[in-house]
Amino acid sequence: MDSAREYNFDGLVGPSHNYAGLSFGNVASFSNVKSASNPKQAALQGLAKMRALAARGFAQALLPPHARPNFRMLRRLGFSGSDADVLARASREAPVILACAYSASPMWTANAATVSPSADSVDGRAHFTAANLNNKLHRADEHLQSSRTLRALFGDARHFAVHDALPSTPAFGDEGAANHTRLAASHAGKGVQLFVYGRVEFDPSAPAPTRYPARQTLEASQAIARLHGLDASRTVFAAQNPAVIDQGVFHNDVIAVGNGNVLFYHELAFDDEAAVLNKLRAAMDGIGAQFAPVRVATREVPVADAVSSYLFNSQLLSKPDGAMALVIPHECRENAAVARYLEQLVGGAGAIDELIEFDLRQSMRNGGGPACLRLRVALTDAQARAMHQGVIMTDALYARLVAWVETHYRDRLAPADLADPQLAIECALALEELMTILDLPGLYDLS
Ligand code: SUG
Repeated sequence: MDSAREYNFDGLVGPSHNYAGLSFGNVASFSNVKSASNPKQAALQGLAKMRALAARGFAQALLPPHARPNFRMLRRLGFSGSDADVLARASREAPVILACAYSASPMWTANAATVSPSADSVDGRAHFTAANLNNKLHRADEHLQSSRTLRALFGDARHFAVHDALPSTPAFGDEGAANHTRLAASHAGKGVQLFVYGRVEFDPSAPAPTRYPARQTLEASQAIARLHGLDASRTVFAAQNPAVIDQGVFHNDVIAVGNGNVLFYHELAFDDEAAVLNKLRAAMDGIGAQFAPVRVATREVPVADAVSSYLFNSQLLSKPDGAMALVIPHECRENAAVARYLEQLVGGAGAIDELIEFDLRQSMRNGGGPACLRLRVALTDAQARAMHQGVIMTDALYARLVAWVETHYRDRLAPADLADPQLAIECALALEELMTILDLPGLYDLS
């Protein structure tokens, strides 16, 4: 068997990162609405995480930001004339729509796609399905660029298959890898894929939240499992607990994360915890792997603390020595219950024996933690050679990107600044140069 590694593709934060309160159901996005952001700092915080993890020997790459403002969307919604006319009228008549067109939300690449490595697929290729993100206007066009980007990086059809997003209709609401986890004995061997959904379109009696939207449907998860050619005996579909969605758990990766044979999760994550564990254990038995759930009880960490600290939105990374590191945001240290829990977690006898901490406050204020910022792609050695190399994080790329950010990004963006036609010009210039830096000349559709 070819050996394989997990690459984390972090989203490079775009120059229009701002706080517009666009994500109903995402507590942080709603609480920080209309405050000023710092795009430069956001991008540098993300790059610092990428560089530090690469320096530790983890396989690290990036996904580029999308072109903003989204003129295609603005024009489809009836704003016409020159680019400056479009912006002026949108800012006057529909500032929320303008904010949607400017959102830097593609930075949360866990939502870019669902990925199944070749070890799990019937045709022996790695499969990607861009997520339609149809629950929110500001994210609903992302799949167009995401699939274009993925095809630019993973264009070799002998190794990779990139599928278009599912139909953009509520029945197929899909948020990508944020609701998907792969468990396995190793990245190279067969794995078990866990799909977590919040709602069932064609069964109105199934559990569903009442306050906040469920963004992922069972129907969408099933379609992806079919597209990716997954084996039913190693695929588990689990209903999310609707009560936690209503407390701000808008994606499953806000309350659970898996890696290797470990599922790190809150006891209230699933609608039927015992059934989910039984199915996972049976599927793991089937591949000869020992399932190791790490359960966090409410009395240790209440759901509200998990949501505000993003404890479960951590990255769980396998280290060469076989143990695992948990990549956490600073906010986990600032929450007393979470900090206490983490001390005893890494001091215990389990697989997780190290914490790696980052300041990701700019992203966190929009509800995006370490795990939201990355898309996991397990690649065999041959696949890693076959993918586009220009996005792999190195010291040289890091230095070039820091200089690029320093040149092109503002250090303050208030809601009113989105009306400034100069901002659109700055964003376009930045991305033009980025295509050269990443050696991806046709990355953006500039027609
Ligand atoms: O979709 N926030 C994103 C955060 C995504 C986090 N991703 C994962 N959990 N994997 C969202 O809610 C806020 C944008 C704003 O309000 O300006 C936003 O889109």
